[in-house]
Amino acid sequence: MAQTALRICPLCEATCGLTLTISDGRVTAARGDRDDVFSRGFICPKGASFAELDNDPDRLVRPLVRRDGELTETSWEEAFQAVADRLGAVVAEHGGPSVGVYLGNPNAHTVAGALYPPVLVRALGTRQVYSASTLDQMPKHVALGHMFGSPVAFTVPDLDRTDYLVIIGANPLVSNGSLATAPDFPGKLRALRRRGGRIVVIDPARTRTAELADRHLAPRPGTDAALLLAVVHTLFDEGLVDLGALADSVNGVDEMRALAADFAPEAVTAYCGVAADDIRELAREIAAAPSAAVYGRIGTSTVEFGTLGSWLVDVVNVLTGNLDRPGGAMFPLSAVAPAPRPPKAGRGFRTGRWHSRVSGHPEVLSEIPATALAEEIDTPGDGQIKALITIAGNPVLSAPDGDRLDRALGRLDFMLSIDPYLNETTRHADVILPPPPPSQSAHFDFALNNLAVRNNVRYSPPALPRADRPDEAEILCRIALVLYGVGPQGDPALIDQQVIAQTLAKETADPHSPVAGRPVDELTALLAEGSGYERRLDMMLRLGPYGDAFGARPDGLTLARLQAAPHGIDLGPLQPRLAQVLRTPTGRIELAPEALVADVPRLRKTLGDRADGFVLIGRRHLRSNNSWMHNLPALAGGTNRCTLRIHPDDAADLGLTDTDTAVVKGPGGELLAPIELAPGMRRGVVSLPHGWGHDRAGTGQTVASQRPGVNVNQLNDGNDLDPLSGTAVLNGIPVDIAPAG
Ligand SMILES: Nc1nc2c(c(=O)[nH]1)N[C@H]1C(S)=C(S)[C@@H](COP(=O)(O)OP(=O)(O)OC[C@H]3O[C@@H](n4cnc5c(=O)[nH]c(N)nc54)[C@H](O)[C@@H]3O)O[C@H]1N2
Ligand SMILES: Nc1nc2c(c(=O)[nH]1)N[C@H]1C(S)=C(S)[C@@H](COP(=O)(O)OP(=O)(O)OC[C@H]3O[C@@H](n4cnc5c(=O)[nH]c(N)nc54)[C@H](O)[C@@H]3O)O[C@H]1N2
Ligand code: SF4
Ligand SMILES: [Mo]
Repeated sequence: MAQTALRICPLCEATCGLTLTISDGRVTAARGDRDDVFSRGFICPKGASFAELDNDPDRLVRPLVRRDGELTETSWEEAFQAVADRLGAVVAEHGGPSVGVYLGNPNAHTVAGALYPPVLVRALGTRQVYSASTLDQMPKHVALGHMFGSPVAFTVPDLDRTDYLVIIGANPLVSNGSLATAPDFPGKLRALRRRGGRIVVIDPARTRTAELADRHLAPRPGTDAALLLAVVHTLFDEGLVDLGALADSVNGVDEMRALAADFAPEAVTAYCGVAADDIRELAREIAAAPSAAVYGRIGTSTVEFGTLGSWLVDVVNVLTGNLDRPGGAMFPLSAVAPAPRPPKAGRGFRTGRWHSRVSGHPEVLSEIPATALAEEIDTPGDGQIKALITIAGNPVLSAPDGDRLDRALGRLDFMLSIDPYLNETTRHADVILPPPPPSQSAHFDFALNNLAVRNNVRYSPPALPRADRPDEAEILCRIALVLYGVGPQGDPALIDQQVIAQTLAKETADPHSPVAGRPVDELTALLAEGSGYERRLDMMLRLGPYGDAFGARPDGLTLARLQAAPHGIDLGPLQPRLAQVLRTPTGRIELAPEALVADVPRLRKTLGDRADGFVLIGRRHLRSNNSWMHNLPALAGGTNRCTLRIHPDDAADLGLTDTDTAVVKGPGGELLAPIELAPGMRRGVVSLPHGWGHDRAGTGQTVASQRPGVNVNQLNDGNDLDPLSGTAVLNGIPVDIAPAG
């Protein structure tokens, strides 16, 4: 008999509720859960292939340990012992700070990834910390940190209520949204238009999102910051600035006016490749709309001026009075955020508290740029990385110049990967510890609830009993126990007990905490029975803004209440809450923070630059997910292909047709890619998707290796960074294109 189980989809930021069909102890199908309070039945092709992903025969079931050069299946006990011996040896000889940690994207989608990497980093005492953030959203963190005093004070577009949405550098019809957690983003955009709202898309490519919009502006890649400054200029120039309810909460308005003075639409039009009138029109419409939200993503972030662009998105939201109001850009309130405290001045946001050893990159959020990982491994000297732990990452394909990293990984004394696949990165590991498939893991969106366009909370317990293997939380705890010197056989619950004890000690000592002054023992005894992470989740919910405060608010949230609501609990539309969020030293929004203003001259200098050659941008496919879902037959094929999209007239100028292959040369290397004629590309701009290049030896992804594609990031030498955030420039790369052969 088939049964069903509910499970939140972990495959992208939309967090759709799935109904899994289960027969004979395995998942056989997935459909959207119509009763899910947040996603209401929406599902995309990736979610629909959950069963295939879960049952992929190439998923590792047992750990692999390198013996005599070969990765060999072994028992869990032996694998943990190998970690203790070999990682222990590196730590004993070179110290914990010689161990690097790379955290990949799926950490944002797993319970383990949310709760345990900080424990590992602390146990190592290492500053060699890298993540996909510096290939992605780090510019947004830096902008938020300087403007609001907190790098996680995320603003998201109030999709359900806005009258006017500007989408810059994002393609949510394909990506399903990012830094704006919204199941059925496509449906929400259509609803927006149905209720009379308007959508403008700013993207060098005429994407599916652009096709749905009322207006599409196609700038030259990398020029969003200048374009947005021209919008700011116009707002001042035409008297359209209206802070509304924010009037008493904003510093720096005059500085902003002065800063934008040089950026009249007429001054940036040639550089941006957008008509000055279109920029003025855009500014007028944002200002005139009853409510409006500007929303920027990858195309605004992973570029030369990524932090400036991310900042200016919210500058426009502030100047038009749209920040923190319904229909504008708002701050979600997650159920696991700390309960709101009275407004208080913060210490301000800083980067560069230390610098990377080889190139001197400033740390940002305690991280070093992902592009610097290879040089920190292959450059000898004091502080060199001797061992590496990767958790849910594939930087050989996802970061620039993977060939160098590939070589560097081969020179490590020890490498440990926590990953379900043997892939381009993990093939270098000495030990691979595979987490169980998603059906056997619990799910809670620790990170993404802070980005939801409607407040909600949902929890999925494991849908299937776990086979005889540790879950990812236990894997990470046992590594932590090794690092703390307890040894791999220690009780993994110790790690959670320690975190719980520390958190409760801090909370009870805080006079503004909902549990101020209560005995830690009493609170600890009230926590739910269950695994360590469930106890921590219960604690966080109960201390949170909707929580029961350990009984003080009897109707409030606990894990038990959440478990009694398997389709989730709706917590209502986003509410204005700026005062709770602000942590700047002045207690006001800093519209023109010094660190960001200081980068504007660099932008001003480039306004005259107009390269003649082609520039490369990225693109995503609906049935793909970065580098790791090319192994599922249901998703492979069709339009999900690694082709070079080029405007037909550009192709004709080069003598290329759609049956040809092109040689593409970039600063970091060259590759061959099949041509795909795409009238929607801006002239002079070509695109290739990332995450391909599955043709390296020694990997274990059968389907992916049959259609390997090419690694676009090999065109990139990784030398171009957004200096404020250390984020790699992944869009707007100069390339030469010629017919192959
Ligand atoms: N040119 C170009 N490059 C890009 C981008 C771009 O737009 N253009 N985008 C960048 C962005 S936004 C990102 S986020 C990065 C992603 O960069 P990475 O995070 O480094 O790469 P992914 O391809 O997401 O690899 C995820 C890894 O996690 C593993 N995994 C999957 N599920 C689990 C799990 O439950 N637990 C564990 N432990 N492992 C799991 C997979 O097998 C895979 O090895 O790529 C970046 N690279
Ligand atoms: N199907 C699918 N979904 C995914 C992923 C995936 O790989 N596949 N990856 C997930 C991840 S990790 C992330 S971070 C999100 C990303 O989510 P999005 O940011 O929505 O993803 P993209 O599709 O890369 O959209 C970026 C857009 O920016 C445009 N662009 C490039 N350069 C510029 C520029 O200089 N200026 C402007 N204005 N636009 C530019 C590109 O043409 C592209 O349409 O998607 C997530 N969802
Ligand atoms: S949109 Fe994202 S969360 Fe929803 S089903 Fe698709 S992959 Fe899963
Ligand atoms: Mo990402």
